[in-house]
Amino acid sequence: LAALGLVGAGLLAGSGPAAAAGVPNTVVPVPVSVVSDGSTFTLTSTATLTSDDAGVGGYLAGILRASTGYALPLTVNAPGPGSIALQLSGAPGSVGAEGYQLTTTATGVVVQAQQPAGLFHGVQTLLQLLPPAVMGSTVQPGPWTVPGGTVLDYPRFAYRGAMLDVARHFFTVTQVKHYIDELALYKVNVLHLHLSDDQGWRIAVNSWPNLATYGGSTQVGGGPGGYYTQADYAAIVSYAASRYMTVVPEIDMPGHTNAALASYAQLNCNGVAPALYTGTNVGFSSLCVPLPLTYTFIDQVIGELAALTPGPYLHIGGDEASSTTASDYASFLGQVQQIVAAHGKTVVGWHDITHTTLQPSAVAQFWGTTTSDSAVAAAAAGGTKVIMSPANKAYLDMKYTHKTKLGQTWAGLIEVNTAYGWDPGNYLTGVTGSSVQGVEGPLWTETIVTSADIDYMAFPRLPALAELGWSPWSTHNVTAFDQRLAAQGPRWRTMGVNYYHSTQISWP
Ligand code: TNX
Repeated sequence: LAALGLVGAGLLAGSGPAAAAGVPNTVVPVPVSVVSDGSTFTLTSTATLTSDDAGVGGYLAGILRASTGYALPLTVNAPGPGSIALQLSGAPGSVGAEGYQLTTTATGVVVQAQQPAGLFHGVQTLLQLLPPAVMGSTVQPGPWTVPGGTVLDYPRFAYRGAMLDVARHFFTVTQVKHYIDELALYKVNVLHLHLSDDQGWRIAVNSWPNLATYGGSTQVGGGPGGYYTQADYAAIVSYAASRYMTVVPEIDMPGHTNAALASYAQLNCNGVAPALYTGTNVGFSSLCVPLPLTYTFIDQVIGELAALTPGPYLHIGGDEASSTTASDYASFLGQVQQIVAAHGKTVVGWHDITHTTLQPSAVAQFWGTTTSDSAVAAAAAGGTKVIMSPANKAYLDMKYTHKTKLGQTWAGLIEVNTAYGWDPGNYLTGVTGSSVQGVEGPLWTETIVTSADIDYMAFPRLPALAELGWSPWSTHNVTAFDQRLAAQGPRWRTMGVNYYHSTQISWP
């Protein structure tokens, strides 16, 4: 099991092959190191929980009580450890802000971390070491065993994201929370919400109310659309935070803006509002770059959104601005970057923005289908960080095979092993090492309508991308990954996740 990277990572001297009896090949993303001691812990009806963090303790207790039916009393900041103890002390320094150490003996489980985020990720590993029935929402049969040993784990990349396009089709707060819960199982820590596009504007802006009430009133195919009130958006942000996930809101501009232009005639260069749009073409709309009101508009929209967003990033889109001249695009990007900075946020944009002069802190999100891009490489050489979302690997809206009913094919077919088969840290020429901020799986929703559709396109590819974002490259091994992914199938069945039964995986 060199695949587990134990020897290569050299984290635990003498740890030996991870094939040691008892270590299950079940955890996705694969941890940095797993060492079995051959013992087994069994959670019983008299078990207790202790936690140094009330939120993470409550999260774990909620899941365990529902499926085991046990009382599992939780004590926060207890003097002595419970059968399962979540501790903000004792973790080795190497685990950093998001990592953890999980130690299981015959008598109990201890998760140690430096920060609550690390406890939360350790809890995800613990859940994957328990039988799949632990994910049930009603009482299931045990026994509730955890294999004994030590897991030491921390992420490769700081940014491990998933994007949901709520503009092409609108998804309710409940649906977004459901996706957040699914993403959290795989240690994803960023939810990027694509809040505006030609077909819909999905966030209420008090200073420009028609954006949501009119611009949000339809979607692809002509359905009713919808939008988030500011309270709705705040509820998503705080729910994401409870899962240690940062929300990155995107207002796409200067292109992909028909819904805004339809809502306010005065934003158009010719003063005439276009009709709402319910098709799926791209590249036909542009904010009016020479118009001073354009920047008042952006300042007010960004100002309200920044005030509602605790995370550091604000995504300004910038993709496919084919109705904007190159010089207008450059001038626009210069001004918008200043507006975002004035509201205290860091710009993220699709990698098209690397054709302009970027502020040092700006982050580019690569969505190309090639492994070299001279503008992105030049930006990286100048210090720009890059989020890797190559469309032919990471796009969750691409079909798996020609038979897949949902999705598109423009970037190719993406089976699960294709989604897994690339190294984000060494993929794009000139974009390696510290230039890589992380990985994101975007889900565009021209063809995606329901939560079952989201599940089908994200599972099992999202866990593959999550592993690329979390696990050390030394652990990369498609055979071992496919086995660990197979072990997720019974969990998804228990949870009602409508996953794609890829024939590349031997599902149990
Ligand atoms: C390209 S990727 C787009 C989106 C579409 C997507 C469909 C990118 C930055 N822009 O507007 O929804 O393709 O796959």
